[in-house]
Amino acid sequence: MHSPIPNQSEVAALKLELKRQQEQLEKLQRQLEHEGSLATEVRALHKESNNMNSRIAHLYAQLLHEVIHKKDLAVEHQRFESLLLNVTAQALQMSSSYRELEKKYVALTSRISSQNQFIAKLEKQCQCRDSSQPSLVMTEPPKSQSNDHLNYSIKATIMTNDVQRDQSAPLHQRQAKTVEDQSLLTSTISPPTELPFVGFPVTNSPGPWRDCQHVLDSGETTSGIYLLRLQSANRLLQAWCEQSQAQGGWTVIQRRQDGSVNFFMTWEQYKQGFGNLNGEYWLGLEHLYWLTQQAKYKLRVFLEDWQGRQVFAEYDSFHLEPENDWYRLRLGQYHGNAGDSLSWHNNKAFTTLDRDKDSYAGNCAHFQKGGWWYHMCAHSNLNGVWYRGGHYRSRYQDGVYWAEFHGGSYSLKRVSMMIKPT
Ligand SMILES: [Ca+2]
Repeated sequence: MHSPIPNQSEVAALKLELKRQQEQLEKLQRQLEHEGSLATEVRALHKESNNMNSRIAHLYAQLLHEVIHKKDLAVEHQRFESLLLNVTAQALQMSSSYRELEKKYVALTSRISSQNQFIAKLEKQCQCRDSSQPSLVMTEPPKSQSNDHLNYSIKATIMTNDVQRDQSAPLHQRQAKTVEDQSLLTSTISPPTELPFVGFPVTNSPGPWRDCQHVLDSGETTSGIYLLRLQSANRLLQAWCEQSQAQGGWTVIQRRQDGSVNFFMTWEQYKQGFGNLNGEYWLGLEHLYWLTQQAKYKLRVFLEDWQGRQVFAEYDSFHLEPENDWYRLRLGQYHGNAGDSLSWHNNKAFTTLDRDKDSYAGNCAHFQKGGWWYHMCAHSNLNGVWYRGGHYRSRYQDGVYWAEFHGGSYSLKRVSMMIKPT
C-alpha cells in the first residue's frame, strides 16, 4: 500500500530530475538562440544572393544591348564602306573622262598648230613668189581691203573658239563677223601675187625704224601703223605708234577696246602676235624680247573704265627674258595713278593655255582665259575676256582687269600697254 505522503527520498529524486530538466531546457534555449542567429545569417545570405542575381541579370541585359548595338554599328560601317566604294568608282570615272577630254584638247591644240604651220607655209610661198619684197613677220591684206581688217592673224582668230569675243553681243552678230572674217581670209589668201606687204595706210614715210620713238624723232608725229626693223635681230614687224599720249614715241604692244579679238590663244600665237594693228592686238613675245634688247625701255599701261575715267601705271624699266626662260617679265619701279597691279607679276614666266609656267597648281591661263605672266594667279590680266559694261558675272576672274583699279570683277573698257626707250 502507498501512502499519500511522499517520502523524503522521492522528493530529492524529483528535485534532481527537475533540475536536470531545467538544465536541459536552458541548453535547448541556448541552442535555439544559436540556431536563430544562423537563420538570420542564412536570410542575409539569401538576400545577398538575390541581389547578386538581379545584378547579373542587369549586366546580362546590358551585354545584350551592347552586342545588338555593335551589330548595328557593323551594319552602318558596311553602309559607309559601300558608299565610299561608289564615290571612288565615280571619281575614277570622272578622272577617266577628264583624261579623255584632255586628249581631245591636246589633239585640238596640235590641229591648231598644224593649221598655223600650214598657213605659215602658204605665207612663205606667197612671199617667195615676190622675192623682191622684204620678208615680213606680219603680212597685210591688199590695199583695197578696209583698214578695219588689215592684219596678220585674222586666221588664228577664226581657228580658235569664240570664247573671248564680246560675250554680250548677240550670237548672230558674232556669227556674221566670223563669216566676214572668213571671206576676208579667202580673199587674202587666194591671189598670192597681191598678198605681200604693201606700204602703210597711215604714213608714206619710208622707215623702217627701230621703234616708235625713232619714228617720232624722224618727224612723224601722227599716230598709226609703222614698219619697224629690230636692230638686234634684223627682224621686221609692224606696230601701232602712239604719238599723242604722254609725249608720244610709244610702241603699242597690247590693246583692248571692243572685244573684237579672241585673246584665249596658244603659246605660239602669243609668241608671234595676233589681232588687228589698228584695233585689238598683241604684238608678240618674241618681238617684245628683241625690241627690249635694243635699249632700256619703260612700260606705260593705259586704262579706261566704263565711265570714261582714264588712269595709267608706268614702270621705269621693262624687258623680257628669252623664250628658253619663258619670256620672264622684268619690271622696274612703279609710278602712276592706276595703282600697281603688275609688280606682283615681276620675275614671273609667261603662261598660256597650252604652256603652264605659273606657280599655281592648275593652269591660270585656263581660268583667266588669256596668256599673262601669272603668279598664283593674278593681280592684273589685260588679256582676259572683254566684258561689256564693267562688272561682269563669271565663274572665274577672267575679265580684262587691273585689281588696284576697280578690282578683279570689273572688266575695263579700253586698255593698252606701250613701251618707249628711257
Ligand atoms: Ca600651274
